[in-house]
Amino acid sequence: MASAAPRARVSPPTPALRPHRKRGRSPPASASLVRCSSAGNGAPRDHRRRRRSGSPGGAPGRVYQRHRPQQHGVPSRRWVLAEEASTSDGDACTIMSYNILADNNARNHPDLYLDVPWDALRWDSRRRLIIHEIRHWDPDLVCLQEVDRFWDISTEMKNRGYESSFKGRTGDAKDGCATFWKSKGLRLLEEDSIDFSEYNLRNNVAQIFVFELNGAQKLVVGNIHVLFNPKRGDVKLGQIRMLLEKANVLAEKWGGIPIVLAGDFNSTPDSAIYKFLSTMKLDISLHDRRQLSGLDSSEFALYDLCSLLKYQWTCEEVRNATGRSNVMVAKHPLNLCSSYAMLKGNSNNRGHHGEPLATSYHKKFLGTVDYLWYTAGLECSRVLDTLPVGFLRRTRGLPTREIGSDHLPIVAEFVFTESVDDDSNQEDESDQEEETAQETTRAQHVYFSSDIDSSDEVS
Ligand code: KL2
Repeated sequence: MASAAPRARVSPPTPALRPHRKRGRSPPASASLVRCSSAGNGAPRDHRRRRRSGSPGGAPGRVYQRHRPQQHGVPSRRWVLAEEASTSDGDACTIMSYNILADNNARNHPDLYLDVPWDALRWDSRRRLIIHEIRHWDPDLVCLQEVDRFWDISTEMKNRGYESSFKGRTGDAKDGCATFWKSKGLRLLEEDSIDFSEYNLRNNVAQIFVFELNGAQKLVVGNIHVLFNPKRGDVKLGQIRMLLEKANVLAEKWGGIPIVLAGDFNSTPDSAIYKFLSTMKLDISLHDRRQLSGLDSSEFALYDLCSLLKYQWTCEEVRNATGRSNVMVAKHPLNLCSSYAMLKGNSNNRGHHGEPLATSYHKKFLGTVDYLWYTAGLECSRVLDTLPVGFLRRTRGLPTREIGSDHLPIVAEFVFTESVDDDSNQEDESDQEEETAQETTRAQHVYFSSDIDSSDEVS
């Protein structure tokens, strides 16, 4: 993204149980600007940021002690804060996206978990770790993917004050998306879902909600688990496009409210699909559908070139990707920022665009596929740093006895910015991201073609 991201810093953790939050009430200081990705039509849109009188956890610029004792060598995760605290009157809302690895998938893909001790793969112990993790970070909203034991999770979450909604995948799949929200503070105004099989876009699903926060601000939240099949970039594009269109319609219906889209997009930060999300359009004629998501990759660039030259899109694939069989450019209506890309901060765990180097790790994949995208009307005030790739590699694969899934939960806190009217002359484009040292190790975010079932039916 051609963005001037806010500087970021590492903060102390906030206690797991925080009182209901309302952001600082001090008079607005001059707002600085965070430039979001430019729109496909060439018109960049901006997300307004405001200084906050109090940061979510202490003085700026300090590196705080890790807040919990190391658990058998698992490094603690730390919050990375936006450098410029906001004085926005807006409420804060913390959102987690977490692919919890369906029990069924853990059992059906033993080849992915060869080095995982059998007891670490057991649902009972994973469930405990997953619930513990959610409780610990205490998000207002939790978007889970790969939930096939919804009852187990929802019972525990209900006891902790969350309401919930589940949307199961169709076909043979046993899992689905589940979203949880704190009944104290969040009120569900509208709920919708997408069953992609209705559009011939495979058996995946997505959820969309409209919430009211603290009786005032409204927000659309989406939760998606995009098709895994690395070869079917056309279907992935179609699923994502539909979610974005539907989220936009709902946001407009409720008065142009902001949107957060959480999920496992099964696409890497260096992929064409990521580019589509962040720049609002993609010319698919320049791509081979098998390489759109970054998950399927040949080791040989020459092969890539040959396959592109040879590659012919069928009408059906074009329709999947762009919505029309005679249109080669996929478009979407949302000017999205990715939370982690906006706040790279003081972390070595960052790769392409400042996205985490890895949110998922098992025998055949180490890389990033999970995101929290958001639109104007919100600013991202902090994100939960991921774990170092070096540490992940030493585990030889997730889950472990301490980490409950083969994905890490990602968490971001969003603050509502005020209406554009009252601060239109307070723009300041001075915030340039200070490049921080990045771990040189590249996440090896590729599946090798030979690892993937040759059939296109991979879910
Ligand atoms: O990548 V995932 O894991 O978002 O964490 O989404 C899918 C894959 C999930 C649901 O379909 O199951 C996993 N090789 C590796 N992983 C697979 C495969 C496969 N052939 N099929 C399904 N999954």
